[in-house]
Amino acid sequence: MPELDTIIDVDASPIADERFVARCRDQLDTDGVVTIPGFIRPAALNALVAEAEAEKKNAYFTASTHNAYLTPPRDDLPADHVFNRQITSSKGCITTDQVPRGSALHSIYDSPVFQQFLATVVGETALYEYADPLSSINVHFANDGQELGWHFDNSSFAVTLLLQAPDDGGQFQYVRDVRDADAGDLNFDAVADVLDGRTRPRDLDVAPGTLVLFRGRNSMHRVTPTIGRRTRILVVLAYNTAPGISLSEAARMTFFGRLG
Ligand SMILES: O=C(O)CCC(=O)C(=O)O
Ligand SMILES: [Fe+2]
Repeated sequence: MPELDTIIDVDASPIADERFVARCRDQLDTDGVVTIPGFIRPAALNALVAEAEAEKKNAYFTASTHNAYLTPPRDDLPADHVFNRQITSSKGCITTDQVPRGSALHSIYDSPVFQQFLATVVGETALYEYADPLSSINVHFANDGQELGWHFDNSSFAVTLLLQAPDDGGQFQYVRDVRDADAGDLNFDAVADVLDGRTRPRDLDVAPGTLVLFRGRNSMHRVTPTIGRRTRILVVLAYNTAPGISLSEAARMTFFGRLG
């Protein structure tokens, strides 16, 4: 596997430097999101795009509907209640086991230095890969017209790496602190305000090669439809805060169309 410092621009983003790490942690605490532009060196980025393009034919493409909370509907609430409102998402996905063995994505994901950086920034002592062979590294493809609808994440933080931006569209938008998941506060009114366009979301400025750390559990977010022929390609690096955890079978069937 390629050396980490040929992939990550450690001069611009010194992920082992205490002051850099502290700055990222402070920014995540204050803003709920950290973007690190130019994280991936240009040559490594080009190689990752070519690799993803080659693997795209094996992606599992689905269109599905879900509520903003990514939960099954509740039949004690009316079908048109905001909790039950169905939102469309459509994209393609390749899984960890489909990422070529020599890929820089494995080098990044598996790197103890990178994992320690993330753990410190998100306030954990250590991070662990998924126990199932599919869920740790996912590459998402959004073709013309495909989008990720409004939702909250189940996980407390997400790590993404944009490989290729579309010609137009494919904008990541978010609204901070719409609910308080730990307090059990679903905040239906605020969610309806976002879904109905009464709350204006913020646009996150993300160029290819940017690493994004995002707290999506209480912040509602979406990716607008891709416009044009160039596919939006985005890597999700997913970790657990304890070892031995698999993604649920229901989620694996929805996202990947198989269990292993
Ligand atoms: O595609 C993105 O930039 C965000 C992905 C996301 O929100 C998710 O996978 O839950
Ligand atoms: Fe998300």
